[in-house]
Amino acid sequence: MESNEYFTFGHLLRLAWCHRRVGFLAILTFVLILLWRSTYLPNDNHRWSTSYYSRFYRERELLSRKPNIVFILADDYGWNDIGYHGSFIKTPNLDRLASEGVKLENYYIQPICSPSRCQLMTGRYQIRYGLQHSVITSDRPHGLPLDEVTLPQKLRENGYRSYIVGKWHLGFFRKEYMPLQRGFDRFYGYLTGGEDYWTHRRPNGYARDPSAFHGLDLRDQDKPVLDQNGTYSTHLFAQKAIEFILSHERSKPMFLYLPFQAVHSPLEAPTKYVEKYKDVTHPLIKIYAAMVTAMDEAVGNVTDALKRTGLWDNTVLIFSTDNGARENAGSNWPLRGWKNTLWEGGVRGVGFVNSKLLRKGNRKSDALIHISDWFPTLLRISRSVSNGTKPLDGFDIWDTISTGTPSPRKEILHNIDPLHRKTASSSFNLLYDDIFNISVYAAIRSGDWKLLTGDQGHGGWKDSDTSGSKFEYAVDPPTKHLWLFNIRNDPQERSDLSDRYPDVVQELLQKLAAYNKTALPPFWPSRDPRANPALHGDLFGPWL
Ligand SMILES: [Ca+2]
Repeated sequence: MESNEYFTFGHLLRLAWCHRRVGFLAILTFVLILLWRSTYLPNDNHRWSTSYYSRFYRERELLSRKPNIVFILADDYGWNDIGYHGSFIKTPNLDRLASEGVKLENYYIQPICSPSRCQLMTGRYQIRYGLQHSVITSDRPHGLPLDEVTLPQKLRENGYRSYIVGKWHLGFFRKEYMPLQRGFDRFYGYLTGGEDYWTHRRPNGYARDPSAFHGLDLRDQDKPVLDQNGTYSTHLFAQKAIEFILSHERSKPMFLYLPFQAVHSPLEAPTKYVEKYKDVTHPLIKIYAAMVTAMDEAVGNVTDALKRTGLWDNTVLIFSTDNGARENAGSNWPLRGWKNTLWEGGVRGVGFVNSKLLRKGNRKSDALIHISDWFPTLLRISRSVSNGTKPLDGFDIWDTISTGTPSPRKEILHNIDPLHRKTASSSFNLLYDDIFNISVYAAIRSGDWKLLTGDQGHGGWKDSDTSGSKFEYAVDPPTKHLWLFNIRNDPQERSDLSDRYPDVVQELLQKLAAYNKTALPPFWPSRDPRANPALHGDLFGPWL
C-alpha cells in the first residue's frame, strides 16, 4: 500500500513538473478565487451554507442592476398596531413581509407628519431648514425649502422613474413646492395633511372649525381628479400604485413612494373591514382596526403586483410609519406617549425592510436607525451620488440592515422647537440653563440615554386592548420640564434619572446647545386668506 501511494504521489509530482505552467496557472486561479470571495465576506459569523451563498451571489447580481425602491409610508400608525407586536388587529400581509425581511425594532421617526417626510426626502434634520415647528399647513405660505435636494431628484438624476401616490404634505403655496417640481415624474394624490377618505375633500367632517377652508384635494399630475368621489382612498392609492407598476417601463429602475392616507384621522373605513371587528366595543378602536386591515390588504395587493410583473426580485421594499398613534385611536403600548410628543410612543416607529437583496433576512434588528438615514442608504443601493446635497444628518445603514453590522448612528436629535409652548414655571436652573434653556421643547438621544426638556405634555401609557379603557397617565408634577432616561433599560420612560446623573444631563444639554447653534430660526408664517380653495375653483393648490 505504502509503495503504491508513494508511487502515485511521485507520479503526480513528475506530472506536475512536466506541466508546471498549467499547474501554476491552476494554483494562481484558485488563490485569486479565494481572495475574491474573502473580499466580499460579511463581517459577522456566517455559516458557509448553500443558501447563504445563493443569497450572497443573488445580492451581487441584483446590485449590479439598480434595484427598484418601493417606500410605503403609513400615517399615524402606532407601534403596537401590527400583528407581530402583539396587536389584536389583523395584519397578515405586513406580518409576512416583515418576518421574511428585517424588522427594525429600534427605528425612529419624527412625531408628526411633515417633519418625518421632510427628513425622509432630504436626509437632514428639520432644524437645518427652519421646519422645526409643527407641520406644513394648508393655509400658510411655507414648504420644504427649494434649495433642499430631495431623494427622488437624486434618484431621477441616476436614471430612476419616480412615482408618488398618496399624501405629499411638504408644501404647495407656490407651484415650485409641489411633487412634480421636487423630483417626481408622476403624482397621484393629495397635498394637505388629511381629508375625507371617500370624498377627498378637506375638511368635510375632518375639521369642525367653520372657518376652515373647504375644497377638493386630489390630483392626477396637476389636474384635479373629479371622478373618484366614493372610492376609499386606501383602495384608490393601492389601485393607482398597481397601475404605475404594471405600466412601468422595464428598462428603467423604479422609485415608488406610497404614502397612504391610512390611518390618519378622520376615522373612516368600509363596512366589510369594520365587520371583522364586531367584538370590539370601543367605536373608534373598531374603525381604526378596520382601517389598518384595509391598509394591510392594500400592501398585499401592491406587493402581489410587483411579483406578477417580475419586478419583485430586484426590489427593496421599505415599510414605515411617519409617527406614533394618536391618543384616541391606536396604541403605542408599551411605549409612553403618542403622536405629537417626543416620548417614545411618538417617535419610535414600526418599520421593516423586505428584499431578496438582504443578505440576512428573517430576523429582527436592534440597530439604532432614524428616518433621515433612508436618504444616504437608498442613494447607496441605487448607486447614486450625493453630489449637490447639503451636509447630511442621515447615515448609510444598508449593511446594518442587510448583514447585521453595528449601526453607524449613535445619536438622534429628536427636535428643538423654540416656538413650542414653554414650561409655565421656568425659574432659572443654575446647573443647566447656562448650557441650554431647559424650558424649551427639545429631546435628544445619545447612545442609550435620552434627554427631554420643556413642556412635553407628560404622556401616558395606553394598553392595546380593545376597550380603550386601560389608560395610565404619568404622574409627573405639572411643572416638571427635565427628564433623563436610559432607553435600553427603561424603554417605557418610567424612571427619570436626571437627579442621579447630572453630568449626563449636562453632556446632553451641551449636545442640544451645539445643534441649536446650527439651527435656522423656525419659519412659521401667518395664515393667508388667499389660500382659500373657494378662490381657486374649489381645489387646494398653489395660491401665490
Ligand atoms: Ca402622521
